[in-house]
Amino acid sequence: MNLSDYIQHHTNNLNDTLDSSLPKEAVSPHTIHRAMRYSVFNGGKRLRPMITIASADYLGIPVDRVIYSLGAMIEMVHTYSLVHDDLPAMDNDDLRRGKPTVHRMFNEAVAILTGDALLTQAFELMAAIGSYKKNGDMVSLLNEFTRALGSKGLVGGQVMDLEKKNVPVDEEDILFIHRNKTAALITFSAVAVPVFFKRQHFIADMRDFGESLGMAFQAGDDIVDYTKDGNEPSVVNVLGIDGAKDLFYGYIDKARKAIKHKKEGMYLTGICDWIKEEFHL
Ligand code: GRG
Repeated sequence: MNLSDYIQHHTNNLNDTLDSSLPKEAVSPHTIHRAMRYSVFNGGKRLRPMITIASADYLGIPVDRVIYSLGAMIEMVHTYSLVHDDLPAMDNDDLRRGKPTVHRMFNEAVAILTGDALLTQAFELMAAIGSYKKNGDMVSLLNEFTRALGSKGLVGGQVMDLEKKNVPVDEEDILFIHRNKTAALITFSAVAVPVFFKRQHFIADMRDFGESLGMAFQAGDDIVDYTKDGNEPSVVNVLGIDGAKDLFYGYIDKARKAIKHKKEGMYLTGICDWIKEEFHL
């Protein structure tokens, strides 16, 4: 199967899992369930679940409801982070993927609660995963997940990002923001399967893959979003456009090199190429 058919096929199945894991709009209170579904089914690329699915293929683990549920759990957290990031107290954005953000479509309180509910729903799904596969390493999975999401991961990266607006930044600050705000969840997406399925000898390479791809992804995003008078902390401000591009390509290369078994890892390396094409640098 070529990469675009692979992504299409698994996106359809992943969307079915998301659909069956989220409360229906008919469930009361309707507004929060409408808002949760609005934010999740709003045209995201599903990059992080695709990494998780391709990592299962890499390890020779069948892509079944456990894997789709891991992917859905990650996508719920990713969506929560975007809904909160768009809020007036953070980036104050009116549009996400070309459509009104959740606080614009509903209101600010609903948007805060939508993020909270998606984050919580992810843990409900994690509990379901434990019941589908009873001999998985749930404790290690939980440890990796909470570490990626909390103040030493996603939240910490977001805090640093907010603190570094309109102030001079150095390379260390920027890499800290990228590693936590963006790469932490992408890294979790890459290690979730080997951790839960106890394939210890794959964990280090998959961590290297996820972290490198995550760092490349945020460098690419900074380059695409760069505006000279912008107040956002950006890698372009500290390295210049050429330096930022070198960083991007260097990390993509590092991610590819972490995949030692090229045949089984063809979809993981394919995802690296997909990211390269996405940014058109
Ligand atoms: C609010 C706790 C909290 C964290 C927010 C993830 C994040 C931290 C903020 C989102 C804004 C941002 C620029 C994040 C960097 C990562 C990024 C470029 C996210 C967009 O990811 P895509 O392109 O999104 O995978 P789609 O739309 O495809 O789902």
